[in-house]
Amino acid sequence: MKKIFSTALVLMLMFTLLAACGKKDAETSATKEDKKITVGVVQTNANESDWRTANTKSFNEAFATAGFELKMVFGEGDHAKQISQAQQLIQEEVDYLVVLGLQSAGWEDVAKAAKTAGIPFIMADRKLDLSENLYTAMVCSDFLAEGNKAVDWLKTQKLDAYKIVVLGGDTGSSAQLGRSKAIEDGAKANKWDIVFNQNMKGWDETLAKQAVADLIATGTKFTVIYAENDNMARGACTAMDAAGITYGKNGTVKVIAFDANKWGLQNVLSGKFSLDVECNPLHGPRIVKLINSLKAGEKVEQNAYVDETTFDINSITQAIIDARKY
Ligand code: GYE
Repeated sequence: MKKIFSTALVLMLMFTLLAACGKKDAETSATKEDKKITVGVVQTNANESDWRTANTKSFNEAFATAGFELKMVFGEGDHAKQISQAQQLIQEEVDYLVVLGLQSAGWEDVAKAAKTAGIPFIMADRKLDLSENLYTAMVCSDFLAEGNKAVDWLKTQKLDAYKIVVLGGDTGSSAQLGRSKAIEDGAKANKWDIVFNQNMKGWDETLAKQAVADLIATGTKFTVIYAENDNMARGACTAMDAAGITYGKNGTVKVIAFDANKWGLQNVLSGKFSLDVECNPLHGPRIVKLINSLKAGEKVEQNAYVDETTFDINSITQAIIDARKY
């Protein structure tokens, strides 16, 4: 009798244990399934440009809709700060790390640490100097291609004289490197003169305005403003207004800008800007799609460049501007 009782007790204990484990596994897998995806995003600066504002908004909105937990940090112009922020996010074991680098170089250690931690490293906006085994995927703009589109357009203008002012973006960012390479190579190939070539810290509109005002004060003549974003192009226009220099559709100076914010396109339509090269900041939905594909174990394109176009006085309309999302 005693034997039957102890066997029954052991069996009951075993069933209880099995049920508990099963429940734990079920809870664990349910927890795992329900666990929000946490994405660390290392952004450049909070208020660098209108492009950046639209870019940050795109991440916030798309990640909220997707139900991702977003951990966004801002380097505020400091590359070393971005590096330590990225390392911190790896320590916090985010599920994915997205980097928008102030500088192209110097990301190897972070990428290796992410790889060791099993955290997919995704580049957004600006391609970084990393070998393909060190990043999972990228959603970036081809800045050299953007610049070459501007050079091709400039060639069609058949100006009497090409005296070009280059207002570059943040030195060492892939956006600045690509766009500057395009105009420098284009000027060499077409025997154009670059009369001024300076990068503005933080893509700053005021710095651009001051640089052009100082240049005008030296008496330097120019026929093209090649500004590597809309904000700096607007700064140059403010300086030319103050000096009574005409520009745009009926002026003596062609103004080339990049980003194609809505207000920049409005300046094309009004004849102030001659060309605006699109650089699309709406990376939020693209990164959400990429992460969902990675989560589902699907094969993803490692190097995805964003499709972008150009707008000039002959192609822009108010309807096009009204339909744009940024
Ligand atoms: O052109 C500029 C922003 O990385 C493409 O950074 C981006 C650039 C953009 O501040 O306005």
